[in-house]
Amino acid sequence: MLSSALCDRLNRQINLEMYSAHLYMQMGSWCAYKSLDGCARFLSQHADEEMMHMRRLLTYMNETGALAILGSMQAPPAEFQSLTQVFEKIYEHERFVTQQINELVHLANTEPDYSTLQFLQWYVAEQHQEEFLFKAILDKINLIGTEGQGLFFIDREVGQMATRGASEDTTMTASNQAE
Ligand code: OFO
Repeated sequence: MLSSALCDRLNRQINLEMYSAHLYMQMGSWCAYKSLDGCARFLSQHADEEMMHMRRLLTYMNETGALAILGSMQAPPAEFQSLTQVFEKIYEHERFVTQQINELVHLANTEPDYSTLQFLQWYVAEQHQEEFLFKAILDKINLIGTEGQGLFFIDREVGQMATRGASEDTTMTASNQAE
């Protein structure tokens, strides 16, 4: 059974993951509006992954007999100065998410709640991958540059990172959901 402090933090994380999904969906829409179709596809797919992160937390809470609560959602920004700014904001956001996960892990460890601590290890590893991914995209943008045909090549590169058929099976439990 989860403590009320852990319930609160897990619910906050559920809402943060949903915000991440909204943010990336909105950014993907901005990219599509700017004819950056590869980035739009990549961000739309990433928004789906964030929803999977949210569902995984929700399932875990339900499995422990707790009630997951979806709060109201702040609207994400819709205007961006450039594609570089979009990915800078994503990298900054992911670093914030990592900080939140770290605080959640710290709470589970100090209570202690070893089941939740183990459950959260997936998010620790995931945040490492997320930061690595978006730092790599930013490095590519800086390497290629956005002048001339640069934007075209960046869009193509990022579009190729989008994989097909990544939709998650929502019927699986929190502990065995596909990564
Ligand atoms: Fe982007 O990892 Fe969840 O939020």
